[in-house]
Amino acid sequence: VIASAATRAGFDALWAELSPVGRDPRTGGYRRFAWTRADAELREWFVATATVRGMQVEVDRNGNQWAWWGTPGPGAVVTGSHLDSVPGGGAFDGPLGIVTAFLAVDHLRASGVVPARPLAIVNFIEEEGGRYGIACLGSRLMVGAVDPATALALRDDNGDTLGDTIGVDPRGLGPDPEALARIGAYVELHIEQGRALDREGAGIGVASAIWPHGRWHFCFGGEGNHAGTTRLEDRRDPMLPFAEVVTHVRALAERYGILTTVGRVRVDPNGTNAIPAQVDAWLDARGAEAALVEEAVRELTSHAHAAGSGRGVRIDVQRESWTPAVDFDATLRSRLLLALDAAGTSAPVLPTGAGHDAGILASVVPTSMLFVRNPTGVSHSPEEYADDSDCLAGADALATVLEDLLLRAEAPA
Ligand code: HGY
Ligand code: MN
Ligand code: MN
Repeated sequence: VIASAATRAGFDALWAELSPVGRDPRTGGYRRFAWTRADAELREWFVATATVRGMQVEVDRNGNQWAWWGTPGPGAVVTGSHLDSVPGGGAFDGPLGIVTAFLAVDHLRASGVVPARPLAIVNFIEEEGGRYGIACLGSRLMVGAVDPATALALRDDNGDTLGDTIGVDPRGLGPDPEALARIGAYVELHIEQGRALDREGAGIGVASAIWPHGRWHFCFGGEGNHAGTTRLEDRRDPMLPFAEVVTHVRALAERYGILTTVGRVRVDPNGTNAIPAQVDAWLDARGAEAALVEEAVRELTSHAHAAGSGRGVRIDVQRESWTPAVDFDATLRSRLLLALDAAGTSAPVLPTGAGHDAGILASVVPTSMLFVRNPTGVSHSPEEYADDSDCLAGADALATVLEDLLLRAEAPA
């Protein structure tokens, strides 16, 4: 990569500032949940990073932060990502898109680019749904894909609602047509969460599509009782139908050719010598075809009911979120590919099974994504990693496509 010395120094500086925030020194993983102390630090970092650049910062009605180069207004070229993480997350998923956005702006300004339209860097709140359960909450609220009353009632694992903990006026939450009307195009850079680029020997890729995906809450209600005195035939143990659901969904995933994960479980009261009163589990299911995902979940739900009724366990299944398949804007993608090609970067076009705010915005504005090579493919883990040289190449690629979009007088896509 021929990233400038300034970009390299800027990357090192910004990365070093973010590194300690929300990091578990024991595992090296990050816990950066929305509207927590770690998030407040990250949001302050965002403001400070924008302010030293003379960029005006705004917080929209849903708590997303915007840093503006130029006067906020319609036709803006918008880039960015998120600063929150999954529990035990990596350093790159989210922050890389925001750090490279600031570096791209630095580079364009240093090169004397005079934009024909405003540019904004956005930090979307609660992208992972790590705290309140619904991924891309900030962008979903903005486009009206989540009802504000429903969002405000979401609870974290301590039982606190979003309404109680949110850092903006809860009465303002909801669709934000004014914020959306200013976006001419949105381009999000993200670490790849697989190994497709590595296999192709490419540092940078462009997204074609996002798989349809959703989250379901399975509640298994039994009867808490003593582990030493309750006869097996008298038990209503929710752990058993839960365990059947976990193994059955894996079989369904293989049969339907989809991906399913049960990665979050809550056992109440969670005592070694107590039969649980209740088990709550969350299913994440994704696939290339929505119909197959939906069919598998239907089948799993009937299986859960059958497994529960045989054991005196109540079953309740609720879909918490659903994101249909996203095909990113073809015109915008072609522009990105042309601009990258002119800069000597050949970028493979690839779909992904990971969700992004760009996927939510894609229903209302022209949207595209750049991916940065992930040599191991690992993500949502402390092991998530990208080489510095690929991150710098990402910043360069982002600058290239933003410049192309900023210099055009007509609408970006
Ligand atoms: O869960 C996801 O797909 C994303 O990384 N937010
Ligand atoms: Mn993620
Ligand atoms: Mn992400």
